[in-house]
Amino acid sequence: MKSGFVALAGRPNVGKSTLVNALCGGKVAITSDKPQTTRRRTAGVANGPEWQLVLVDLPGFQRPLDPLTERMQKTVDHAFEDVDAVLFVLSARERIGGGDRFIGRRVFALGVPVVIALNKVDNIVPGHIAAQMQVAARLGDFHALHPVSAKTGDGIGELREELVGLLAEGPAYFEPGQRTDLAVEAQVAELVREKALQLTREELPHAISVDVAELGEKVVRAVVYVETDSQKQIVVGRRGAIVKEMGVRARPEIEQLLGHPVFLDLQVKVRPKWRKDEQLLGRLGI
Ligand SMILES: Nc1nc2c(ncn2[C@@H]2O[C@H](COP(=O)(O)OP(=O)(O)OP(=O)(O)O)[C@@H](O)[C@H]2O)c(=O)[nH]1
Ligand SMILES: [Mg+2]
Repeated sequence: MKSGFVALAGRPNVGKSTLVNALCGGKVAITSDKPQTTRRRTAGVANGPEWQLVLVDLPGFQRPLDPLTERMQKTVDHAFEDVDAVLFVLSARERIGGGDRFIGRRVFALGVPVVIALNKVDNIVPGHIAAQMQVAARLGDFHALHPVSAKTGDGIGELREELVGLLAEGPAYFEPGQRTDLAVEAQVAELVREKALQLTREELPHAISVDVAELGEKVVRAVVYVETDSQKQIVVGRRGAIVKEMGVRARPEIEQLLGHPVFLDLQVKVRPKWRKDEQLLGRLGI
């Protein structure tokens, strides 16, 4: 048996969580087109006949602005202390620049193999992909560089094989059926937050957090926290239209996760400055 932990490094929004899902062959992490979607460390598991690859999804590297982002960055810093390899994710659609080089300096100093994934190569002309690969190759002494699309699945099989090739002899850390290390409550909260991210814009996504208050046989109760009354009005929507749509989108996925139908009760509550509330952040696993 071979096994090991591979942590994902990269700027916000480059597609780390989408890539974890693609490599695991199922949804373990929520994704969105807003930066800073991932707030907590989440392990996704990929199993093969004689191997287990644990992918550690993480928030993107960022400059901390408040206790929330400070805790997120601390999570990132600690996560690299004990991994067998790093998957350094870049976006082929953006200029590879200072932010990526900053992250590169950190990950190439760890002393473990670094595999670079140049993501989002779908719908990009081959010449541009080649040029981006050349820039990516100058970031550091990488073990391998793979152009991939987490969205279409292009190159994902090859990338998985590359990572599996880096595994050393070791035990299975997770049961065969277990896809993630997140508790079910946390997975439910994340699914609701994903829908909230889809339905909000600008600064609002960062002001939202979700806490599951009850996870019963028939009823799931979740609280969507925002920081101000005006944010609450937007998230609730006209006659509750937005929060209702959140429920419509989240419920099927929650039912699939739990394996049975549920009534989903979503409440929107104001909790001023929750991003600075260390106790709540701890409860949210951040
Ligand atoms: N076109 C294209 N879009 C992608 C690809 N991979 C991810 N995306 C999109 O990029 C956006 C960000 O994806 P995420 O997986 O949430 O990115 P992330 O790096 O985990 O972001 P944070 O958690 O915020 O750091 C989403 O809108 C994805 O659908 C890809 O291969 N091609
Ligand atoms: Mg993410």
